[in-house]
Amino acid sequence: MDQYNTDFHPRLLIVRVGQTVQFKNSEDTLHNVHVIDTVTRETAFNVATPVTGAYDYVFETASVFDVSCGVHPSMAAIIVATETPYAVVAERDGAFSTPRLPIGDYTATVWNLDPSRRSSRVLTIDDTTTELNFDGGSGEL
Ligand SMILES: [Cu+2]
Repeated sequence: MDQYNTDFHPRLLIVRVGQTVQFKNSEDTLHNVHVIDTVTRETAFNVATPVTGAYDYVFETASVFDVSCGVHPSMAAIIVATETPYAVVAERDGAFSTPRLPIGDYTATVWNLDPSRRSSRVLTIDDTTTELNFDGGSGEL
């Protein structure tokens, strides 16, 4: 996750549990990165990212994390750490595509900044499934 133009890039990042994320600063301005677990409200880390500086962090638990910069209150991002290899970020119109899911039963979770647009349901993937539809989005396998 990069910092430039006084913003985080990207503003929404999905990571696998156990994956290392590098936080860096690519502009001539001091920033920091403060990451808070939204479930426990505990700070995961809070580090300065000096000009051309970087910090590596491994997300060890599945959760949703708020990311902020204490120097610039307008900077904000979200990190979703998940166990699944099938998590994707949808387009603004709700369209998405995932890698081909093996046949089986799954719990599909839709996460949105707006809690009223979050949902979860069980679905069955068989060898004829080519499309998934949710409230607010649909996608191809
Ligand atoms: Cu900043």
